[in-house]
Amino acid sequence: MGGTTMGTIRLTAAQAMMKWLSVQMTEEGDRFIEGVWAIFGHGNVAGIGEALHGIGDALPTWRGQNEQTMAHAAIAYAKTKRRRRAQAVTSSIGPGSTNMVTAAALAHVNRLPLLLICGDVFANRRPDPVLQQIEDFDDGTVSANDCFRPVSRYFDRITRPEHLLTCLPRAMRVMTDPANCGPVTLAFCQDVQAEAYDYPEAFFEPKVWRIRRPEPDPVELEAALEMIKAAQRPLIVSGGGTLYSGAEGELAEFATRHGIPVVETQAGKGGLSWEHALNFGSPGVTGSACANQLAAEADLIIGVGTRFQDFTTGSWTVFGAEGRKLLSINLAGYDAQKHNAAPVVGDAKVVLEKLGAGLGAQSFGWHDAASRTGWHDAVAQVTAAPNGAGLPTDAQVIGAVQRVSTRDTVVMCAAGTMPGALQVLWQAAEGGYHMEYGYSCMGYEVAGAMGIKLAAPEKEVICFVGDGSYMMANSELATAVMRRVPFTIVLTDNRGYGCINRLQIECGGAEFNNMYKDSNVEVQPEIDFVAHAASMGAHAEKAADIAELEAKIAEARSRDIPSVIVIDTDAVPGTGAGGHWWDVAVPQVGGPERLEQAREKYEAHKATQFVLN
Ligand SMILES: Cc1ncc(C[n+]2csc(CCOP(=O)(O)OP(=O)(O)O)c2C)c(N)n1
Ligand SMILES: [Mg+2]
Repeated sequence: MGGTTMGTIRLTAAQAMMKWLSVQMTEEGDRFIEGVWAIFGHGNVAGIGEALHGIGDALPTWRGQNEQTMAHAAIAYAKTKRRRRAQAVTSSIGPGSTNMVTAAALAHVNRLPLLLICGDVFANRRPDPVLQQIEDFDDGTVSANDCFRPVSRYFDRITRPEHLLTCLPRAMRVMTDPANCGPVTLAFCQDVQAEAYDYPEAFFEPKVWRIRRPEPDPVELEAALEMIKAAQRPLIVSGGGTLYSGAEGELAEFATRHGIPVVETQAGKGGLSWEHALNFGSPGVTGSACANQLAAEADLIIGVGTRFQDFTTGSWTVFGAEGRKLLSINLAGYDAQKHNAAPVVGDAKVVLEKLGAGLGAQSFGWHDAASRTGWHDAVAQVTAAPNGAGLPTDAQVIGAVQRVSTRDTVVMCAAGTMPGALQVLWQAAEGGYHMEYGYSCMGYEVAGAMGIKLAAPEKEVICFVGDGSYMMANSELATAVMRRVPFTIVLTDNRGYGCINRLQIECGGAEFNNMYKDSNVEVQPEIDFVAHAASMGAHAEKAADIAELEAKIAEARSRDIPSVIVIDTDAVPGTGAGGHWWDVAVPQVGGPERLEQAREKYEAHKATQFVLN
């Protein structure tokens, strides 16, 4: 046999993985995987742990407190970086891994890149059953990590060292593919991590991963143009895809030139500044009155980078005009064809440019500018500082934050009262809004705020969190203190799950098991959130009222550690503005009059739901 002998390098599989990850680059010249969050156990300490130690700053390692919340931080980082960079998380086998299943699902729903490197059982099976091994009686290939399959965009189990040669490039492809982007789970067998192999030297050449911008199919584009030309009252529904495409400028230009009003989803909010004359707020369940009015009247809905989640569509009841058509511009064919939409599969920025060129000077201008002013007036009213006694509302808390925020402020949240309230009330500067509302996962907020600040140190990050969500996960606050990552937490304490309590009432249910007052406890809790946060090293204090809250947010700006400001709020009022029906099934039989009334109302709404477009 002749030919050249390829150079090889002898490494453990774990060393090879880290060495390879350290040279996968973005077009901007950064490492795509910035670093690795790690909690070690027997499943990753010896192999992966030693490899991470060895590679040092070329792929830094950070220690957090909980695998799920470390992954939340990584996800918030990737979202803030608009999917152009990501972080990895490594866990031991068993509980360390399954702690991350929720985070994987969160990244999957939100289409965000995340690399999970889970320890796995021995490929050679000699010590079986190893500590924490799930034993499947009927399938010898199953481990706890198989839980990740439905919530990963790419899943692989590394049972031989040379598997890295194929699985690592596939992992990077998924994380950098705009249409298929999502979490990757690499289940790395414990013995294989430590096994040596002669890897080709060429495997470790630095590689740049360009994120492509797919052009639309000309036939789909032409059909879309015809639909828009024939419309009289088109409405743009802008989603997260607008931001990931970097199409904010094209959206503003397209809307302005053709006089088409824009409404934004939770993921799309902040793509167009709230001050833009064509920004009518958000459609749907937690939408503005003016947006829902437009949605009801529009004869053509143009989705741009949206999944058409039920909050956006009012469970498919908001787009109500007779003969109304649906057009969907999306990178993912899966999303573009939803609800019988006419699809344009392609990058938002490219498609908007091409549609704009095709439309020439055609302008619609059918919107009622006064309805937008009316919405702003309604927002001003409910968010104004209170002048009487009594606990402040969530809307008044939002008003306080709004009054002290600047163009550099990013507000964030995930679950509870605040996501809906913020969607309708928050006046977002461009890029100033980070909402995890694909999975709306309680416990995302504190770690997520840290991830945002790590990705955008120049921004002021303000995290809204309810007492319930704070109780679910807060311990990365200690990590943020140690790493000197400052952000401001506004903790609204209404003594329970306020939003679900309101939903329960709305569904005709008895108030039950949401607020502490309605729960099966011997004594009502007096949780000292200030002492709790302070015990982890954060600056923590209570704001007695809205004026104090404003002052304390401004003071937090000078600190290099997180600040937690606790404020007691009234659990009863909702947002006080906007809104639309949401399909939450009400019991069909059950007795009490409240249930019968709610079911009647439910059925009346249900009758307005479009079965298909
Ligand atoms: C992990 C998880 N569990 C349950 C839910 C359902 N859920 C959504 S909001 C909420 C209550 C949130 O309470 P809190 O954070 O105190 O906010 P509030 O509504 O009281 O303002 C619950 C239980 C969820 N979104 N995520
Ligand atoms: Mg609460």
